[in-house]
Amino acid sequence: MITNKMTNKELHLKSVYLRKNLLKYIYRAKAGHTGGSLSCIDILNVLYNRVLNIDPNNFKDPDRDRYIQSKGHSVEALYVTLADRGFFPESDLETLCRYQSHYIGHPTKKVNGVEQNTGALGHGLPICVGEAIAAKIDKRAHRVYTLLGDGELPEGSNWEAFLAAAHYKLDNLYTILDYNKQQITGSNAEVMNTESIPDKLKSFGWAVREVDGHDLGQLEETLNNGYFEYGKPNFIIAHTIKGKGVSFMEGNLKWHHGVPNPEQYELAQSELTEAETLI
Ligand SMILES: Cc1ncc(C[n+]2csc(CCOP(=O)(O)OP(=O)(O)O)c2C)c(N)n1
Repeated sequence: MITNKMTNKELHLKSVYLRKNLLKYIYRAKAGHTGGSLSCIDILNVLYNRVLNIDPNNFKDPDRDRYIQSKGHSVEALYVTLADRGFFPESDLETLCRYQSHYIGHPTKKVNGVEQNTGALGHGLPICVGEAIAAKIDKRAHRVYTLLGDGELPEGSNWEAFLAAAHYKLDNLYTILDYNKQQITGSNAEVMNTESIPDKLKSFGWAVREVDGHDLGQLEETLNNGYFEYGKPNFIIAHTIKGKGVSFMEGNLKWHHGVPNPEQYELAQSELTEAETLI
């Protein structure tokens, strides 16, 4: 847990600010995974401003908490959050997706604050299992967090990792599922049915909680209160909405990696400005 001087109101305003920012850089870069970034930004806001014990000026501290974003395609959400926390100057994002920039369309360790290269779905969690085992062996108290997409969930490597995490009793491992129920070409139900996720994870030996993935208070309480059950890895199903915060993007598959045109961009920004006034 980190102590952050931000008030709850400021934390809520931060979510809107981060949404505006990620849209700004996707618009400028003319590329990005818009819907999935908007669906997970509240989770990242809470992680980086209320949960993770990390220092932008000492990122290699061996006792830092680890966060590996397995759904690497939502890198714009990660970049604007890292920039806001001071891992690099926000102006670096002007180069997003430009030739020879480190700020490419998936996370890379060349960027300060990024633990692991991700983007090929199904790799973040297995790496986190290794990180969590290493922490146990070294008797270190830090925690290991990862964020999975629900379209990523069917990757076979995840299910090997679920087995291994329970086998090694990794109660220092927190897997958050960005459960927006949509993938690229359709809903989970259409593309690959993964129900019932709680039953499956519990049967694999995990402790499972469900939260509203846009409720900052619920996220903070769930992620900050220690392991759910002694000796069991922690699985958090965060119910979210793809494209959350922009009316015409919410739940619309077209925005999986859609880039707004100038009119859509202005409309999106004005909706978010309106949302700010209601906080
Ligand atoms: C191994 C692999 N296969 C395919 C892809 C292409 N791909 C990128 S995002 C995506 C869909 C992911 O869906 P989901 O996890 O639900 O993403 P979200 O809705 O949270 O953005 C796919 C298939 C990939 N990145 N890696």
